[in-house]
Order: sequence, then structure tokens, then C-alpha cells
Amino acid sequence: MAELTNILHADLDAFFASVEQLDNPSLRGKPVVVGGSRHSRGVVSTCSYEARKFGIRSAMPAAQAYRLCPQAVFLPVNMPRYQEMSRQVFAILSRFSPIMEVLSIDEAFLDISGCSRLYGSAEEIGRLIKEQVYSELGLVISIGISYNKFLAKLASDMDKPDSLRIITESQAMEVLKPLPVSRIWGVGQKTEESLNKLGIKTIGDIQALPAGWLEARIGSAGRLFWELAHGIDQRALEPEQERKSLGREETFPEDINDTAYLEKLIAQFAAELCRKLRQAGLQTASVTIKLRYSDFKTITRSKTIPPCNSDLVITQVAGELLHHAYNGKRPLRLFGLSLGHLSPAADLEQGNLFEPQSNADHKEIDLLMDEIRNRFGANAISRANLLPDKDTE
Ligand code: TTP
Ligand code: MG
Repeated sequence: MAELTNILHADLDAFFASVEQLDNPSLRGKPVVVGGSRHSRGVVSTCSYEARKFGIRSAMPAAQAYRLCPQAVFLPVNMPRYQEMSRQVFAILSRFSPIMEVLSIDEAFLDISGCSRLYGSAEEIGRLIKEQVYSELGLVISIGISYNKFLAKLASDMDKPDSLRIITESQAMEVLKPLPVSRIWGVGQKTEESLNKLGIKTIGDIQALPAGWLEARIGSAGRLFWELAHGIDQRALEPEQERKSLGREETFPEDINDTAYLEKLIAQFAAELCRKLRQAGLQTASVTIKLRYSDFKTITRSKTIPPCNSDLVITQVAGELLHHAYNGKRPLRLFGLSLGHLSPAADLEQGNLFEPQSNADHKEIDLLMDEIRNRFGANAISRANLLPDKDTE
């Protein structure tokens, strides 16, 4: 009986940098750094594998990256382009299974339990996905396959770039054993230091401990780490429709305190998120904004609303939250908007308590705009409050 390998994790290689190399063939084979101009205080979003040979990494100050590799090509982040590619990659992935959990702009889990009769073995599915992403989009995607999320994600990262790696249940303990504890999901720098102080450096060190030992010393996370170290991970995939919230956030290249810009961002995020809600047949009953100041202090403000999925209502509620929470003085490094308490949009016909007269009109406009975007692309139509100011163009 073949071992279970039903969870697939896919993650694009050097995503933003690969898109830049795809769009500009003269950059291929060269060190390319995306994010933060070389003289700015910004940080590197990512860099091509050619640049990684010089020690450049994501989140490193751009000035440091420049010192490591002055001949690298430094490019600004072109998010709309990456989002468009991301959407196309996820469209390919979703051909293989309806159960997909998108983790970030370039990675997703697929539950491939049901598709082997259609496509062959798990390995064959991995190979087909890699082929289709490369031949249709020109991007290289790494794939990891296993029997749970933790190991599938670990597998996709093990032989990057261009990897296709499978970890079966009988291999898991051996594969995990030599890895540093930082490879365990949830072990950040601080936890790693605490574990090191207990004499635990590798996952194998945890494997050698009795189950309750870590829990007794570091609490309930100890139990989780012990299980993960043994290749045990019970978490189910969370496909988008079942998610409890949906959000968008942006880290600014430079700190800002421009409320007019934040209002535009709110309108843009609200339009994107509500479109997703409508496509999934969902509505939201809570709006949350997130503000992160330049010193990393982060606050959130939420409001519960009657269920809806209208761009205008969400824009208005988030705008009010912003004006209560922010006086336009303290510099911000990040702004986020998320919609929670999602539920099927069954009772939308009852109207909307915020704008009873115009709700039907808004709904029709929103649906019409969705149809235009579905046919002609995300940028084909926009509400007037999202259009760039004339004097800034
Ligand atoms: P990653 O998948 O972590 O990185 P990557 O795709 O560039 O490289 P690889 O997977 O081959 O190791 O992140 C995906 C994109 O997210 C990345 O291309 C840029 C962006 N990103 C940031 O903007 N800042 C960050 O700190 C990280 C880690 C990623
Ligand atoms: Mg990636």
C-alpha cells in the first residue's frame, strides 16, 4: 500500500525578481534586487538566486545589499504586475484541486487527495504543475509533497530553486532529524534562543526527548513543537471560502502620514476585498483597520456592521475608523484593512442599513464592475475615488 502523500505546497522561486527577469530578458542570469533603491533606507523584498550568492536576502537593508554586490540591478517593487502573475499561478494550481489554501502572494497548499485518478501519482501532479507554470507563464515553481502541511512546506524549500521533493511518513523522522529547530513552524528567533539554552539545537534533539519534557518547560507550544518534530501536524487546509477573514495590507517604502493617501488605499483595498467576497458569494460583518507606526507599535480598530459586501460601505466604515484612530501626525510604516465574520451572502436582498435607498444601485454597480474586471482584467474599471489625482499623474 502506497504511503499517503496528499498535501502539496507550491512556492515560486525568487518571485518578484523572477518576474522582473521574465519581463526584461537582459536581466536573466544576473543579480537582481527588488525593493528599496540602493541608496535608500528601504529593505530588500527579494533578489534573484544570482544575487543570493553574494549573501543578499529578503528584509536586508538595501544599502547593505548594495555593499555586498554593487553590480546588482536594483529595481522598485511593481506590485500590480506581481499580483497579476500570482493570480495566474493560482489559476493553474486550482486546475488540480478545488481545495486550495493561499498562504501568500506566491505560495499555496493544495489537497490532492482526490486527483490521482485524473493525473497520476503525487509526483506526477507535482511535475505537471511545474511544467504548466513554466510553459504558460515562464516562472519556476518549487513543489513539496507530503502527508501534512508542515512537511509539505518544508519539502518545497529543501532543494530550492526548482525543487520537487516528496517526504513520506516513513522518511519524515530521518529528514527532520538534522535540521535546526528554527525549521519548525512557529519557532522564531526568540524561541530558538530559548530552546538553545535548554541544549536543544536540532529537531533530532527534540525527537530524543519524552513527550511531556518540553511542555513542562515552555508550556503548550512545547507539545506542538514535539509533535511537529515527529512529523505530526493535524492542521487542515483552510480554503478561502472557509476563512474567517480576508485582508490586505501594505508596508510603505517610506513612512507616511498622508491621510488622503490612506483614504485612497482604503478605497482600493475595499474594492479588491469586496470583489473577492462577491466572487466567493460571501459577506462580511466586521471591518478592521491596522496601523503600524514607525517604531513598530501596532494598533487595530474594528467595527461590527450589518452583513454586506459593498465597496462603498466598507470604504466608508474603514474611513471612519481611520479618522477616529489617526490624527495624521505620527509616521506610519504599514496600513492594513481586513474583513471578518464572513458568512454566505444569502440575505443580501434585505438591503443594507447604512444606505437603504441606494444599496440596490451600489450592488448592481459592484456586480457590473466585477463582470468587466473578470472579462478585461483587474484594472479595466475603477470607481472614481480610486482614480489617481490628476495633479499627481
Ligand atoms: P518568498 O517566497 O519568501 O521568497 P521568494 O519567492 O522571493 O524566494 P524563494 O521562495 O525562492 O526563497 O516570498 C515571496 C515574495 O514575497 C518575494 O518574491 C518578495 C516578497 N517578500 C517581501 O516583500 N519581503 C520579505 O521579507 C519576503 C520574505 C518576501
Ligand atoms: Mg517564493
